[in-house]
Amino acid sequence: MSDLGKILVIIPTYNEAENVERIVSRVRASVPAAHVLIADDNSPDGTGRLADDLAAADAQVEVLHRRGKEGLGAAYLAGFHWGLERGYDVLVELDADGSHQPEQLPSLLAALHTADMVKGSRWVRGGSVVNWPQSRKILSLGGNLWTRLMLGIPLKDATGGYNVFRAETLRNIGLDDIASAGYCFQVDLAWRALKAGFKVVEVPITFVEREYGDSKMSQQIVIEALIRTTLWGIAHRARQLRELGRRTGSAPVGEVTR
Ligand SMILES: Nc1nc2c(ncn2[C@@H]2O[C@H](COP(=O)(O)OP(=O)(O)O)[C@@H](O)[C@H]2O)c(=O)[nH]1
Ligand SMILES: [Mg+2]
Repeated sequence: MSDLGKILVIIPTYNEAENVERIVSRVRASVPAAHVLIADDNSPDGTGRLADDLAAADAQVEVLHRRGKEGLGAAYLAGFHWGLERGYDVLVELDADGSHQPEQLPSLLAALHTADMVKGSRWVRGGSVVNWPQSRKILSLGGNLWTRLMLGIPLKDATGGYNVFRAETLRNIGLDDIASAGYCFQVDLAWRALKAGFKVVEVPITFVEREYGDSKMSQQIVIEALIRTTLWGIAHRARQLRELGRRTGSAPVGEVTR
């Protein structure tokens, strides 16, 4: 147990046979007190069986076998519920492909002492991306700029997926009605945490593009993110206008017209 309580690192996997063993051992070495949950969507390449072997050899590793590919968001939600039911105090999102370096987890956890949610950020000072083509950088920066403009939030890397939560934060942001599946799942979580009044901070990370296996990023994921952030932005601006109207409308008429 750490000074933050019981920590669960959730690793979603879909066809990560080349990565799963390496990432689990890096997490175990970096934060020995943490437990690991691999959330596998019945990967055709046998990742689930490899994960079972890891769990059999280490009491701090467990596997959540899911029926089939339902997207990273659904896998994380299942992992959150699994961890909350078992009394974990801190829940971590970490990709299997090595992009989120477990060696940087201690710095994210340290920041949680004075925050409710910590985001590993590529786009704050000190953050960086290794091995990304220019096109992918532009997509990420553009997506984050759009998100900032639509939602009016101060986060530089709202779409980032290396996140750490206090259990209390996850319990109070309404996990049950999250429908986002792809990148915007991460925006959804941060947006809900900010709206609920939780403190969300960004910590610089070095994001390393995967060396093995294939990315599951698709055009559909980008389009989903664009549509959802735009709809949230419109709803947010409409709410702001209504509040403004209510405030002006509630002033005594005589005072306003005089
Ligand atoms: N369980 C599960 N994991 C997924 C799914 N899609 C992606 N992942 C995992 O989510 C993480 C990030 O996915 P990745 O393909 O690397 O996306 P990218 O980093 O945006 O290119 C990896 O660990 C994937 O194996 C899915 O449908 N189900
Ligand atoms: Mg990746």
